[in-house]
Amino acid sequence: MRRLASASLRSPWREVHTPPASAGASTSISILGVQYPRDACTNVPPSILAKIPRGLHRVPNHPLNIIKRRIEAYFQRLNSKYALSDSLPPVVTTTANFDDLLIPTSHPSRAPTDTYYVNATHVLRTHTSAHQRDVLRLRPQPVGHLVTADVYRRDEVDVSHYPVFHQMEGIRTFERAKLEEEVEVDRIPERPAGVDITDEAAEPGGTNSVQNAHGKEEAMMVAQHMKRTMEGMVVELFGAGSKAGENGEPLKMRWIEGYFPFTGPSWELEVLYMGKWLELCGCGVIQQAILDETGNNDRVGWAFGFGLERLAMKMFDIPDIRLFWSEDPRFLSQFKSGDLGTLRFQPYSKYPACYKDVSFWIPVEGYHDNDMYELVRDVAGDLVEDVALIDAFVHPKTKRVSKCYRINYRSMDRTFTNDEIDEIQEGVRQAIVERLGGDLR
Ligand code: FA5
Ligand code: MG
Repeated sequence: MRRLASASLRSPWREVHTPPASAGASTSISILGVQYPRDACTNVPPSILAKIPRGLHRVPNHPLNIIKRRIEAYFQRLNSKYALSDSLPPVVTTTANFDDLLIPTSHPSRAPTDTYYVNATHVLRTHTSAHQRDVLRLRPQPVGHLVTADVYRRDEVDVSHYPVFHQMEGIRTFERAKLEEEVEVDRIPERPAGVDITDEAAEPGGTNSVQNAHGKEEAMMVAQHMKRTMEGMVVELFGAGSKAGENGEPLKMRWIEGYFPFTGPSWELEVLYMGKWLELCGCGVIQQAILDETGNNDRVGWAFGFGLERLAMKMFDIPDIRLFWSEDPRFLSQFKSGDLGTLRFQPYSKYPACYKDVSFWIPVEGYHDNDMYELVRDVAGDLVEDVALIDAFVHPKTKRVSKCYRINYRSMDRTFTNDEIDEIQEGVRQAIVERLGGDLR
């Protein structure tokens, strides 16, 4: 297994420094020592800029680092020729993040309500798939790649969603003419007894068809290899015994149909966690156009994108995604090696929750719920456990829209006073008026 030579991709992380708390009037935005001109599209708030240098997946003994190394070791055992990378800078072009992946110009993921724009031409990568073309262009082309990175999205606020999270992209390609032999090369473990896996979307067709460029048998062979590889990885992380599932039940996974412009057919893999299906990844057979345009027209392959926090939450019983950002030694010290097979996070606090509702008339144009979620994370930080839209109505005469959100405050490492929360809530209310143009009720 070899590391990507840093020169073959963009410059590695060099300088790490915290951006200024307020970059309001500045004409440029500084990210990891590189200056990018600001323009009308710039929408990265200071709270996000401050997280960029953390690189949690590279911090020794951090649960995300443990998972990353565990998965890399698993793939190394399957096939020693996977290339690894975990230090690609987070600013990518809109071309790399969207166009190169055949994402249509009208796709919602491009909207500034969903994506952090550094400026009109650059974004904070919203997924590790933004590096697919970079790695597929490498020569000689390795059999596969694992690319781990921090990714950024304006998204909901709750225990399993955070605006910065980590993904691992896996890619495996095969020589088309020798596919039958090549899918047998990797030493994929047998599916252990007792693991409960359902695959209702196994048969491609309808909205999840085989690409025109592929024969059905060929596509199925690639998909089978991908699913067996990924199931093996999940079993490797969570174990197969009765303790791996819930309440003494075996581990439960299911494949459901997925949709991604850059794969076809596509699937998502879910695992049962705390009584609910938790989405772990998206994956599929790589669009042949992407392989052709990167000089791999004699190859076929698959790709996946796993959310590392989701894997770590299930593996270590971590109940809240904010904990990954904690600098409290009571969190980090729990992951100092030991027997990872049985290591479970021991919650050190169950501090009380405190709900606060806020209602306002939203501006007539250009408002998105994600604007509110981001504002709350920005003003109140990690004291917020989740934000829920609990009511919305249209005024019968004025047609103005009113929305009511419930903010659930709960600290992970201390108790807070009512006054403290009142003050933060006041800050949120003020920001609704000043930043969102909302009209408080
Ligand atoms: C993608 O990002 C695709 N790039 C995955 C892919 C790669 C498909 C290669 C095909 C081929 P999606 O948006 O579903 O897909 O995100 C992938 C995973 O990231 C999710 O399954 C979930 O585990 C994790 N994830 C998504 N949003 C968040 C969030 N806000 N917080 C934490 N984890 C998240
Ligand atoms: Mg998804």
